[in-house]
Amino acid sequence: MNKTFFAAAIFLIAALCTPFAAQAQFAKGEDAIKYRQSALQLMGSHFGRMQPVMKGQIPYDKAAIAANIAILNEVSKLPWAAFGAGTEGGDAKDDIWLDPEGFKKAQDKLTISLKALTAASDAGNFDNLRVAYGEVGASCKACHKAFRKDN
Ligand code: ASC
Repeated sequence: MNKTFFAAAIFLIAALCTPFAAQAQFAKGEDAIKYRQSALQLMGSHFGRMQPVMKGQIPYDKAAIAANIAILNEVSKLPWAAFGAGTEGGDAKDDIWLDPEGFKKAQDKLTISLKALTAASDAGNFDNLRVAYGEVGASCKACHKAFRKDN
């Protein structure tokens, strides 16, 4: 093969391997939407499954609650990078991109409330745990009200 063809082939391979800068690690907007929805769904699952304990319907198992909260702490870091420019859609309101500061504040509220939930869980104080759980739920709700469609 001649040199020009070889150079063109190398260029093409390099171009195909380069992530699209605007969407960071996501090749397509719909991939970002799927990713953030998956992370948020996991958060909902691990938050929701603690509810019977908080309602006093099943006994408080300190280790089981701590394990759920550890997962929440990790998974809750994930959705936000998938709300980049060009990923509008899904159930997301345009306000996410129109009011990035407000959206960041809503994320911070979750982080802060999760810290308090983690502290209460580590201390093993059920009363404090219930209050902190309610605060995390309130942060979920407030963010959905402001930034998710049909809420
Ligand atoms: C969940 C879940 C939410 C929040 C919210 C709390 O388990 O899926 O969106 O809790 O309902 O108020």
